[in-house]
Amino acid sequence: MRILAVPLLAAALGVSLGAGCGPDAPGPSAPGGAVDLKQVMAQRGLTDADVIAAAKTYTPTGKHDEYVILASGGHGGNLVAIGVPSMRILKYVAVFGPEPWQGYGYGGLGDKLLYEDSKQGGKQITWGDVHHPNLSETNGEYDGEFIFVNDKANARIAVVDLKDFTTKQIIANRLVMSDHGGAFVTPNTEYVVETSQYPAPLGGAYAPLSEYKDKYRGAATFWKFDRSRGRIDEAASFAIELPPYSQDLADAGKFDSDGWVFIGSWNTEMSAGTEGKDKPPMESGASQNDMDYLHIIDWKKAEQLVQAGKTTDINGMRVLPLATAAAEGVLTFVGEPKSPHGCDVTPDGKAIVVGGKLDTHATVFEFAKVKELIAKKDFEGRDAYGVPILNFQKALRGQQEIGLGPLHTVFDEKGNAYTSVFLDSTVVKWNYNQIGQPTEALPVHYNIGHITAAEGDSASPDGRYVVAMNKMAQDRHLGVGPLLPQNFQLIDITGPKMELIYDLPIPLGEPHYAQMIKADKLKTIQVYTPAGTDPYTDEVSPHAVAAGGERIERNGNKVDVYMSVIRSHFTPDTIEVNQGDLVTFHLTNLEQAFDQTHGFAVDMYNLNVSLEPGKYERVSFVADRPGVFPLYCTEFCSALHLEMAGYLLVKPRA
Ligand code: RUQ
Ligand code: CUA
Repeated sequence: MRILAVPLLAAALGVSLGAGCGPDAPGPSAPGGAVDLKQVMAQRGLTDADVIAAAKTYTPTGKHDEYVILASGGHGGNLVAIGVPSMRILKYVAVFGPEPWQGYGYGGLGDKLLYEDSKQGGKQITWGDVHHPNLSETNGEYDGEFIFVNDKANARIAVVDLKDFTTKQIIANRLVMSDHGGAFVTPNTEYVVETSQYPAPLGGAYAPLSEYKDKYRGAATFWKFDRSRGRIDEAASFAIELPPYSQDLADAGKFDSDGWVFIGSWNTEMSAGTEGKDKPPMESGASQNDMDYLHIIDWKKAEQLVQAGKTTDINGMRVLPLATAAAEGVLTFVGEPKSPHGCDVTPDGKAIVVGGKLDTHATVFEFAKVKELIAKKDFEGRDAYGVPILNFQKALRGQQEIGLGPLHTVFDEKGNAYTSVFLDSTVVKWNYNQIGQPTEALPVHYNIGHITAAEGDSASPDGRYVVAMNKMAQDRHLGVGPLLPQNFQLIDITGPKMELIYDLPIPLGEPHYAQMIKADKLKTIQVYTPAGTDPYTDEVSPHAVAAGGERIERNGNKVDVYMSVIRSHFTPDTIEVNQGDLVTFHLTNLEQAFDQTHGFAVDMYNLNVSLEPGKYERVSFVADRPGVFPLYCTEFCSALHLEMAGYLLVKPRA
C-alpha cells in the first residue's frame, strides 16, 4: 500500500487542509466549509491507506454507484441489491418468503406465486435457500433484463424481472428433492439450468437407502426461457437423468464451448451417510475417492433427442434417460480432483476451471481437448452407469497451485482469475493463460465462500472490483448477539496489487453467490404505465378503475370493491359488508409521479399490499370476523398520509 504524505494525499483527494494545518496546529475549518482532513484522520485514527480506501468507495449524496451486485440472501430466501463501490444496500427483493414492505404474501397478487405455484407435493413452503442468482445473458453478456434464482431446499426456480425488481414466476421442480447448481444460464438464456444436489428417487417416489444405486438419481433440468413473455415455459423444458453423484455447481460454455454445460459432482462414492448402520457419515463417506466426475453435457444434442421423443415422462417432465444420455454422447465425464466445488468457464469459453475443496490446485480443462476426445470417442473407460470417461491428463490445460481449499473463480479482462480459497481465507489472483506463474494472495476475513467480479461471469469482464463473500464476520463488526452477519469485502483490482477497501456486513442468511452488473444496463421503470397495470401481466387489468369509475358491486355474498388510490385518499373509503362475505378489493394507484407509492392495509385481517405508482393490485378474503376495521395507507406519501384511511365494517350475522 502506498503511503502518501498528508498534504499530497489531500491534494490528490481535492480536500483543503486549511491554513493552520500541521502536526501540533490542527487548523480551523478552511473557508467554504472544507474540514481539516488531518484533524479528522487523527480524531478517528485513520491512516493514509484508510483515507484512500474511503475516497475510492465514498459516494457523495445524490451520486450513484457504477455497479450493482445482486446477491443471494441465502436461507433468507431473497435477493439483495448492493451498489458498488459504495457497498450501500439498495433493496431486498422478496422471492421465496413473504415480505410485508413489498406487500408480498399478504393477500395480493403475488400470493399465487408464493402460496400456490411454489407448492411442492401439495405442501406450502414459505422459505427458500437461495444459492446462485444468475443474470440473463445475450451473447454471453449480462443484459440486465432478468435474474434467475434457485431454492436449494425445495428445488424451485424463480424468475425476477429487473424492470421492477419483482419476482414474477416460481416453478417447482417436480423431479428432484433439492437443487444446488442453479440457476445457471446458457449464453442467450435459451435455458436456465438447475441441477439436483442430494440424490433421491426421481419424481418424489419412495425407495429405501439400500436401493440407492438403483433407484436414487440426480438430474439436470433445462428450463426453457421464453424471453418474449419473460417466463419459463415448463412445457418446452426437459431434464437429463444423472447418476446419484451429488451434482454441484454448473456453468454454461460460450463461444467455442457454446452448446455445452459443465457440472461438478462430489459423491461418486454414492455415500448416503450412515444409513442408520455402521457406514461412515457422508462427510467421510463422500470423500474417499481422489477424483469425482466433471459432467460434460452436450445440451444441443440433448435438445435434438428430446425433440425426437427419446424421453420418458416423470411427473409431467420430459426426462432423457441416463442410458440414452450416455449412449448418445450427451453425457461424458472427466475426473476432477478432491471434493470438487466451483466450476467456472473462462470468459473466452476455452477453458473450465474447477476448484477442489480438499485440493491445493485450481484445475483447468482445455475445452478443445475435451471436444476432440469426445469426437474421437477416446475414452478411458465407463462408469457403472455406462457413462464414458475421458482421461484426466489428456483433457487438462494445467493445474495452478493456489492454496488450501479453492472454491470459486471469477475473471477480469486481462486473463486473470480470482479464486476464493476457503481454508486459507484468501483471494488468489492467477492467470489462466499462464498456469504455473507466481500468484498473489490477499487475506480476507473470514473463510471466503463465493466471490464476484464486475461483469465477472460474462464474456467480457470489466476488471475493477472483486467482492469476497465471506461466510463469517467475527471481529469485523459490532456485536449483535451470537448470530452474526456475513461479511462482504470489496477489493480494488485496478492496481498492481489487490487492495481491500471496504467491509459490508450482510444481515441475512449467507449470500452464496452474486453477480455484479454495470448499473447502466439496468433499465428499471419508475412507474407502471398506464395506471392500472397488473405487474404480473404487464397489461392494464380489466379490473382497474379510472377516476370516476370507482364502485362497489354486490352479488349475493360476493362483494367487489373497485377502489382508486391517490394522494391522499381511497375512493370509496367506507366499505360495509356482511360477515362471511367474499370481499375483493381491486386497487388502482392512479399516481403517475415518480416515487408516489401508497400502501393498503386492513387491520386485523393480515392484509397488506404495496401500491407503486400506476400499479393494480387485488386483495381477496372472506370477511369472517365481524367488527370495525380501519384500513389505511402504510407508505408515508404526503403531509396528510395519516388521513389516508377508511373503514371496513363487517356486520355480524344476525
Ligand atoms: S456453493 S454451499 Cu454456491 Cu460454494 Cu452453495
Ligand atoms: Cu398514501 Cu400514505
